[in-house]
Amino acid sequence: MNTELAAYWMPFTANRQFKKAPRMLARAQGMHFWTPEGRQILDGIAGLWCVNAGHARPKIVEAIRAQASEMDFAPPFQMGHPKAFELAERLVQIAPSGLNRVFYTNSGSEAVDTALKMAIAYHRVRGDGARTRLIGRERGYHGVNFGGVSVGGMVANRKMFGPLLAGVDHIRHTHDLARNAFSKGQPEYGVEFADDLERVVALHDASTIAAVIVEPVAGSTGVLLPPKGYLQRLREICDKHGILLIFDEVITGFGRVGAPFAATHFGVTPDLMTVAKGLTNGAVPMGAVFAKQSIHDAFMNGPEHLIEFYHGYTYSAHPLACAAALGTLDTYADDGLLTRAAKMGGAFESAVHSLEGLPNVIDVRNIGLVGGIELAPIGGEPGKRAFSVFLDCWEKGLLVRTTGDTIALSPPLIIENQHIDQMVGTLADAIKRAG
Ligand code: PXG
Ligand code: PLP
Repeated sequence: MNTELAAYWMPFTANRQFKKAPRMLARAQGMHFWTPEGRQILDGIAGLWCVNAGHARPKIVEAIRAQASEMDFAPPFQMGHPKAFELAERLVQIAPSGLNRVFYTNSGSEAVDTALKMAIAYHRVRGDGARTRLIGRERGYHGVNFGGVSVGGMVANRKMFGPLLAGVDHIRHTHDLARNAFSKGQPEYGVEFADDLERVVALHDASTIAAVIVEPVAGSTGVLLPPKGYLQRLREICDKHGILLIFDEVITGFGRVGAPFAATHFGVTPDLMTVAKGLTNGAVPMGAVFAKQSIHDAFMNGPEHLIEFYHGYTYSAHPLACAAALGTLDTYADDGLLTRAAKMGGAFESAVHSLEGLPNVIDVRNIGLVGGIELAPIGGEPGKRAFSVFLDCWEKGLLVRTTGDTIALSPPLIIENQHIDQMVGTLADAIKRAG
């Protein structure tokens, strides 16, 4: 390869390590990538938790191609185009009931910052303007913009960036290895971790709190499932105190846990819900915030010629993104993908839990088509053991993700049993070699 690598400053990447031994991807189809040299790589993480229908699906490719020649761009402020409205109507049909208003962004990070601003502004337009505090959770990941990092709880993503947003607090995380290691599906213990919200309410007073944001299943931090009853209890505490509940479904949305959304799966409806990734199957950047109608309607006051919500992006409702999303929803419907993770979840669960007992495996967690395998860190070198497993898998033709010493699996939802066997077999060998 003679491509010069210096100019590109890569995101969330060990740049110097990468540029010494680049891992390049050149082509993708279905469950696989290919390298420029033609080596086939099984995609164990749906790109980056986003290519839920597998790569290069014809209806999505064709929708983008057709839209690019029909209309490349349309201004989203004070103007509209039909696909933006059609998409919102289609999205509302699959969303948890009650979440029937859709605001478009271009990423999960933008969706999160949009939802946080909506929450604060909502209380203000209702005349409850003292409710400005935002509550996140330790170990949470809500993207990389200032709002999302402020409510986020991943230390490495926060510590370099100063004081962040004022008026933010965090409830404790739900990881409890001592009681819950090797749980299949939702862990048994830890519903009481939701009560930590009462501690934060007692400290600040509910009348100052706008919203609580959590991932229903935390992905980026290493696949942490909500203990049984936890999300229900969070919902109850929010209702009791008039606090909005925001679910960040950037990873869990669009079939990942076996239902269209985690809210659907767990039977807990938030007031606002952020999505991205699987919304367009990763093909064109797009995110969105779903809002309850009552939140939307609270803004619809004042003179009708005035803008109600001073927020939006140049590329909100981008025509290529809307076209890709419509092609994606068609593909999900054609293949039954929004519930397929429930069908494949049993085989996937058995496979990932077969890794229990391998050297240094201290926990295995799973739901739908998400798996987390936590390894004991090497003393003084956190993250190194999992990273060596990642490199080994890459050499053997499998793409996985690591965060800290947890290996995450989130394959395309079109996965078949032979792919599960290959994925877990390759991973098992790599874990043994790293042992
Ligand atoms: N919220 C959640 C819950 C996410 O998982 C974002 C917001 C931000 O989305 P954008 O589109 O701005 O990246 C995410 C993104 C990983 C990994 O390693 C996870 C994400 C992004 C990059 C890497 O697990 N999630
Ligand atoms: N910076 C400048 C100077 C701009 O003019 C704009 C948008 O007009 C932005 C940032 C925001 O860009 P975007 O709407 O793509 O998020």
